[in-house]
Amino acid sequence: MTLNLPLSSEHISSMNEKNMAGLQDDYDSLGRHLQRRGLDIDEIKAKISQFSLAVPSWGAGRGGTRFARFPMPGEPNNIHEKLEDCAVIHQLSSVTPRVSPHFPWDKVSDFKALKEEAEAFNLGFDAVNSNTFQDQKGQEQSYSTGSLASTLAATRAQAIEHNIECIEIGQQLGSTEITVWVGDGSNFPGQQDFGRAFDRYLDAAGEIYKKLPDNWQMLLEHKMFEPAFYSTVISDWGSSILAAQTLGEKCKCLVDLGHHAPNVNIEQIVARLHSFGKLGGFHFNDSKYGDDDLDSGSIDPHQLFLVFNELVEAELNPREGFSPTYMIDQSHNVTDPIESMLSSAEAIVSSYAKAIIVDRQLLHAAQDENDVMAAFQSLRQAYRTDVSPILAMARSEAGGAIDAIKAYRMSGWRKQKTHERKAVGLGAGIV
Ligand SMILES: [Mn+2]
Repeated sequence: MTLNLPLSSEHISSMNEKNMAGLQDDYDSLGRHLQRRGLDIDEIKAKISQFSLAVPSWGAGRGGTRFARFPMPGEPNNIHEKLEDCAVIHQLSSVTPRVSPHFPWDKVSDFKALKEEAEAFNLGFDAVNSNTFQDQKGQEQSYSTGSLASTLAATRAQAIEHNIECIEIGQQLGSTEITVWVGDGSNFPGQQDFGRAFDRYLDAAGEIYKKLPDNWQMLLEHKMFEPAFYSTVISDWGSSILAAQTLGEKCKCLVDLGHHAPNVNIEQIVARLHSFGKLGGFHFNDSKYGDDDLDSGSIDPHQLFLVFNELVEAELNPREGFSPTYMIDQSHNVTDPIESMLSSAEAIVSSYAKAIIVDRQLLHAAQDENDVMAAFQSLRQAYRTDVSPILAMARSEAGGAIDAIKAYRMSGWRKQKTHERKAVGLGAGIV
């Protein structure tokens, strides 16, 4: 397979040359600092070089709220153009080698060709996402009564069939996971019987589970509210783990950071799900009020660090099959999506690096001795360390850009696409 990367590698390397002397100085200085703490900077760099995360195909376009979206010149119109932009993100960040597609949004007639198209961009496919939260043109049954939990048998059957089709598409794309999020729920007290709705969901989800290939996982994504505003069938991690345990060992829970009530201790949820071998994956984003889908680490970077702190603990004490899938899931309403995902990837890997350098011996000893301040300080020491030189060095060694956003801006990519791509247009919601 010949690679056909979107940006010129000479552009990236010539920009890196200008930044290398300063970076080397910062890297050496941080190396000496970490050495005094008994840490080898090259080992940390090697560890984060193994880390990767997926980007969502839908994140490549401007998102929106239920009020409107503000289109941007040069946005991608279809999965082919989205792959192109995702390739730009991976080329610069070197940590996003996979794309998570969404159906029917990304439907094409030839998935084998799509897989080859992605491979030429040095990309693979991550979890496939089904969509039974909105109606499509020509669809027989409406999801206005719900999908997998609908009271109507024909609607449930249609939703099951769509999920099975997504698995079949995923097999062609080389994916091994399906993420199922349903918008099923109610807007009025009395509208729905909570127990019977959950039973219907379990029955229908069980039909999808039966069709999972051996090496596949089914990830259940919970969400507290929206589009239903009174109750949601899979509203929280409790409902999610009950469903995952009922469905079987290939079914796990996916934590989207934005899908919880404000101030919920998400890092503890991560630890709980891991304790029972049900932590399947993440959707990274940030929020201030609700499911805002803001950029990862833009509002509460400390929470992101604490989530990774639990993940590093989990890595050290793995339960059977611990291999969570990491993905960005954001709505870029006012920024260039490529810049947002570059910035978010940096925030996510940075949180991971900070969690790696926590002195765990000290932390665990302090926990056992109930030395509260020493335990807190062991986290704080890691959190306040600026790990960005490690990330930049890892990126440049992998062929990415030391200053990814600057290299992107200097490449003129979006301007060029403004001339080449047709305008996406107005509308509401994520496209
Ligand atoms: Mn999500």
